[in-house]
Amino acid sequence: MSVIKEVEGRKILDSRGKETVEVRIKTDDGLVAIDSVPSGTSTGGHEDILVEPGLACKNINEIIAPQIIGQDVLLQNVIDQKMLEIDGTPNKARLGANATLGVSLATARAGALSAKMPLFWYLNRLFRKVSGVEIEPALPIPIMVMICGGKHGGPPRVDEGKHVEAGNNLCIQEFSVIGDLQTGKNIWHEIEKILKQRKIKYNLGLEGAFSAQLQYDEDALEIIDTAIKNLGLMLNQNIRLGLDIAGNNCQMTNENVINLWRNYNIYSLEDPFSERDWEKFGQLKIELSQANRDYLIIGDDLFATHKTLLQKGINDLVANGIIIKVNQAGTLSEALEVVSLAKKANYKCVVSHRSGETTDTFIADLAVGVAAEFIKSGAPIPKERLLKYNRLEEIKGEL
Ligand code: 2PG
Ligand code: MG
Repeated sequence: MSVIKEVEGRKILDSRGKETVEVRIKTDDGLVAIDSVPSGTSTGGHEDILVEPGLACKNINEIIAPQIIGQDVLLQNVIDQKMLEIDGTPNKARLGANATLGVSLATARAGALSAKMPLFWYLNRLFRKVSGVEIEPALPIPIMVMICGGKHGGPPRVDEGKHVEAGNNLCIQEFSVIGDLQTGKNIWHEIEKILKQRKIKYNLGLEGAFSAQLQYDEDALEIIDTAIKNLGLMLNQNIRLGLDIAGNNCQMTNENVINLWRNYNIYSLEDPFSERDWEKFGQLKIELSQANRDYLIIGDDLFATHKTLLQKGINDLVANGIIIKVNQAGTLSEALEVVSLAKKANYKCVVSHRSGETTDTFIADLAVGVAAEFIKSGAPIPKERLLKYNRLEEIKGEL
């Protein structure tokens, strides 16, 4: 048994140069587990509250730590539950979901060390307990963003005195390729070649995708299409296209979405509408299910990795996929419960990074442990994104 001896929260910088929280847990038998917390740029209204990172660290060090020191690290659920009790609000407004998540993830890492198991196996064991289902770990398929718009790429912005992104007029936030890592890398490089040949100015957006000076969403899709063709590839079961419309910030009609889906042979549609437009989601699902082709309607901001919202979505027949973001849930135990509910309703799960990331690779192990169908970790280029894809390659060898 390994008992928690020290818990320390401290501030580090994320991929956007913003402060976030890192947590270090030490046990009585000398184990050290470290984890850190991501955060979003296009955040939804239902996400749990993140408090200012300095305050989150103070909450970890002064409020959470004294309550969980002495606990067995294997008791993930007890520790997560304890934090919910101390917080006492419906959305972690007191402690901050960044405080609770950091502690929760570091606890799981310490648990895996204590159980002498690779993290994905340990998470699989926790997931079996939560879901009551004997599910085997499995590798997810990467959803890799190639071109970005919306809040991730969009009009030139100045943040704290620095110009941070190239501008473009695209409404859709993420234009992605779904397939294996090498194919994703090849397509990314081919897109860069096309942008250079056509003398289109570009920069890299928050997740390593091209933020290019394009006028219309269709222009981005045409470039991805050309890149795929130039490489002698074609869209099929192994290479598919996905969009994160991020509908809170990009208004589209049902007809717009269906036209894109049909004309560009798209598979997945994340947040096609705003998180308030439940009826439009339901209508889209009816229309896509009448066309004789695979589709995936994914709720991200719509569900915010919350059980109650997902249950509403299941009842109202609004989607068939869900984004799982641990920081929307605020603790690992709550995220596992959401995955469990999703699987029971035959929803496909996409374990996802945030636009503000660290070099932490927890989500790769999580995706494998819960046998998520997909993982979304940005373009296969920036270090903080690539590390997660590479961790999957490493796990492939271990499986
Ligand atoms: C999303 C995410 C990740 P953000 O909308 O799915 O790509 O973006 O982290 O900015 O919310
Ligand atoms: Mg999204």
